[in-house]
Amino acid sequence: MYFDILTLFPGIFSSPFSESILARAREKGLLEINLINIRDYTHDKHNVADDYPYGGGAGMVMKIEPIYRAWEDIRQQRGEDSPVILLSPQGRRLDQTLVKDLSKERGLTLICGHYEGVDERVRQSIVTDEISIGDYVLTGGEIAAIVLVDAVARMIPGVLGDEQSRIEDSFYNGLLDYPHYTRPREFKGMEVPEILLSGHHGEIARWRRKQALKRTLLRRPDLLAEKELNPEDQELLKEIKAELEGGN
Ligand code: 4G3
Repeated sequence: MYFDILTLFPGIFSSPFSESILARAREKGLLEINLINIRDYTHDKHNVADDYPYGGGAGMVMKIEPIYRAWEDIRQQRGEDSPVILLSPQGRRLDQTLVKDLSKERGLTLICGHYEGVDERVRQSIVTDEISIGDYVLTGGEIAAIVLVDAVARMIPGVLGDEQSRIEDSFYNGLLDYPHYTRPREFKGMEVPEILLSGHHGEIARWRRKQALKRTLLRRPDLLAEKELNPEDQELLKEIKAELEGGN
């Protein structure tokens, strides 16, 4: 999968995409990151990419022409159209469902805004999807783009070494993750739950599922309300509620 990223600050992306899993995915040819400096598409002597807002007010607005020219160049080079995503606080909130859908695309174009935002006509003319990584404001869209690329890239088959981890992890199945333990068996009086040492794989799976349900019930009841529970999950949830009422 390819990502064409339009930004005024390509340097922000160098280390996040050059370490660990994303670096390996790029080496394997599963992930292509193409950074496009919007400033390269300015035509004036001082390479101006932003300007004062019409109507006055604080801050600067990113100009449309360099962004539009960069996009024209990309689609000509790719020979196909891909979704064009503007990262902004006004966008649809990113969640694992949207991440999964995005990972089915051949490629994505990401536009990183800065200053007070981008000229509204960028949205009108080239943006197909406006996405927000959460209800807070960043100094620019770059960090939001890094978050989106990371979340989408790990859903591409082969990017995670062990495919099971993608399927079992938090949110994939709509529940929070269960607790994990590794050595030592005891640390400062805190023990690893006995069941995990038992070797009973069926019971371990049941315990983990129950812990995931319990955490989700206690921390994110909104997620549980959305989810269809199979009869086994309903049974586990009944046990959890009974235990909680008993004071556990
Ligand atoms: C305003 C994304 C600000 C308009 C970007 C870009 C937060 C997010 C910006 C615009 C951002 C987010 C840059 N801040 N929550 N700042 O995803 O197009």
